[in-house]
Amino acid sequence: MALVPGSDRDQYPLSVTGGAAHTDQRSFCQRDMITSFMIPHLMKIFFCTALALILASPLQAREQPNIIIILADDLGWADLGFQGSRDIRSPHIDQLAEGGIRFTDGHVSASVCSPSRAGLMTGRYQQRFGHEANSPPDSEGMCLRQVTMADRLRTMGYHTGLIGKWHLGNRDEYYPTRRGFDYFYGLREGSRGYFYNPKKEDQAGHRKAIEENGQQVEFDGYLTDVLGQKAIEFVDSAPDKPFFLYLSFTAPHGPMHATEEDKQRFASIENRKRRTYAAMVWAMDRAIGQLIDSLKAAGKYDNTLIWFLSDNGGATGNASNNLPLAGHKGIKFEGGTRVPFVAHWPKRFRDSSNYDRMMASLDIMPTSLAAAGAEAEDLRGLDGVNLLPYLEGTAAGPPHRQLFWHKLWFSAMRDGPWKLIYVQDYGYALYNLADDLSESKNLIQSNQGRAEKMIRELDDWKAELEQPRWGEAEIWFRTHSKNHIRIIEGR
Ligand SMILES: [Ca+2]
Repeated sequence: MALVPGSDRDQYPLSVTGGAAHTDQRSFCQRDMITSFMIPHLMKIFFCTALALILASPLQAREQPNIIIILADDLGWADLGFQGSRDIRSPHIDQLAEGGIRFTDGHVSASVCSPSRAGLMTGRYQQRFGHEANSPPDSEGMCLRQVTMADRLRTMGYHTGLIGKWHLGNRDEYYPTRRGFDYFYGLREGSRGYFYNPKKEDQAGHRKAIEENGQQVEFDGYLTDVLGQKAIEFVDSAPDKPFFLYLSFTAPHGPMHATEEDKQRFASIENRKRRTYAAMVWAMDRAIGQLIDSLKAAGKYDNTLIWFLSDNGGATGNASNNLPLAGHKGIKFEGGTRVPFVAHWPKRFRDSSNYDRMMASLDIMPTSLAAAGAEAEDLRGLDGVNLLPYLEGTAAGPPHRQLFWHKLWFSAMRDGPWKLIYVQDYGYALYNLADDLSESKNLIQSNQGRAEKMIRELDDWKAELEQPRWGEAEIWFRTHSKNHIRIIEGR
């Protein structure tokens, strides 16, 4: 496979007024070079240095935070210590939750991997640009007209890196270093084995091979450990400017691979798949702990905004646990979209707390851009909301009155506590999550007026979307129809 792409950092002429001092500085120096024949050399150096200091001052006063998104893959709602797990331990993620803000009604914009990541990376409902179905075919990827969070932060002076799973297009034009990332170490695809295997994913040119900035590479050891170490190297070697790190673990998505040593820690778990799953979560938590230690050692911990979440709910195949939520990865019940979700930023979020209002992964981009210095007008066109005023108590009410989900044959909508679910060729169900978090009592017969209003609003929202740019196999319709109907009918 022709492995590509270098970083084309000037590809995106993005309009971001806040925090653009680095860009302004570079632009000035380019103009200065053009006129250099007019200015004596020493004067030029003096003038350049003075202007650089003037431009740097507001940036330092603003103190742009480092930003890290740590994304787990197919992690169950109940499978971390702070989420109440009785058999899985996660001391380092718990530390982030206990020292930060835990979102108890936090959602991703899709219950499967690829569209969820498209929403996360753009701050927009991914169906608006046709990224509705899972796993783009080899000819497709995330719409190239979309501006990513990495694009925006790079324009604001950030050093940007993706370590781990991409899953937004296999072809070179969709490669992370063409979507705003200065550095990429990981895999283009959606999942792979956790050990180097030259007979399988690590064959030459395999789309699941591990690559580093366009070059296929070998790796030693367990992939989750390797991704954690690469994250530490990225932080330690970052140039002297703020960084944005998207640390996208493949864990605990299948295949179910863990080290024997980690599995031994959970010998008390009788179910073998669950034992392996616990070991995979443990390894991810350990890697996160080591990253936290390295941030502390570098004096960067206090002014780093760390997000932690899963890209969707626990899957049926990895022995995860979403209880008390109904459903799982791939469907519209809360177990598909409500995920463990934390924001941690000691310098700004001084009081740890639970935040119980409804929010979404779409909010990560505008909130992070605002944290980096973007103004409200820079956030126009996003479906996500800047949460900072809500988290800091200067804005009242919920950031979202409504949220919407849709993929091919199934849809859902939240309106405050009310939740509407649509299953093609079957119909609708309605729940009130304030009284029934487990979505066990379908209230549609007794709330027909409310249901009709929500159906109209859901249809209005769907009318704004593009046609899906690719589909999914029919088996997913049959499988998930049964899964939805089984829960709706209490079977
Ligand atoms: Ca996933």
